[in-house]
Amino acid sequence: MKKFLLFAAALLAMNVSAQNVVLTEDFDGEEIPWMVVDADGDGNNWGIGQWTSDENTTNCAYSNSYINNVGAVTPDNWLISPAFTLGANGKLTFDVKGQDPSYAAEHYGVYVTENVEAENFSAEDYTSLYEAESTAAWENIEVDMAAYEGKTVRVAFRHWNITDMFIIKMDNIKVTDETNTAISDVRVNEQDSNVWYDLQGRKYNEKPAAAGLYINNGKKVLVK
Ligand SMILES: [Ca+2]
Ligand SMILES: [Ca+2]
Repeated sequence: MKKFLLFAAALLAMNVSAQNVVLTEDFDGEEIPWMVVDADGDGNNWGIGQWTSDENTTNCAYSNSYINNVGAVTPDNWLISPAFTLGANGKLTFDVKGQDPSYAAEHYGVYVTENVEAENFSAEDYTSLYEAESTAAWENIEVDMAAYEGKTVRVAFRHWNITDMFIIKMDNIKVTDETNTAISDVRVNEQDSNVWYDLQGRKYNEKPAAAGLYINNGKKVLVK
């Protein structure tokens, strides 16, 4: 038998933030899956490599500033993501490391462009978001992209302004954003474990079948 409990109109105002993965790349395939540009034109560019001596034994993307049996090179190599559209609070994270502990300080930068036409690469279209030197240990770097909310962009990793180190390695590139779901002014006049409300305040007399956020018994419940 249904039991209805009346209680004072409850004003529920909740802000629920859900993180979405917009883009992810682990470079674990055999070929580089992103656009690469050899802007210095020396024929050497980003590739896929695996170093079994490394604590990270999966494949990663790499670029040289010194090549065994060739010598020092002066890279200006670009590793460019597919285009993606960012929501609120966009964030880019990636892992980076210099291969040789004695020659680990590779210079690199992270760039963004709103000119997403792949065939029209021009360095002038790219805006710098971050610039640093790699170290001998894997570092996880976070770059704020909140300023690009609502924009369709590509991000690029540039290895340049360095020579005669050895190899820079990049892995686990991830872009996330957030969806803000405001639940406001949902007035619940009866409390019953069988009564559910969605975020628009619509009432259901049983647990909704569709996935989403609901209010049940005065609590927010995620139905999967
Ligand atoms: Ca990997
Ligand atoms: Ca090159």
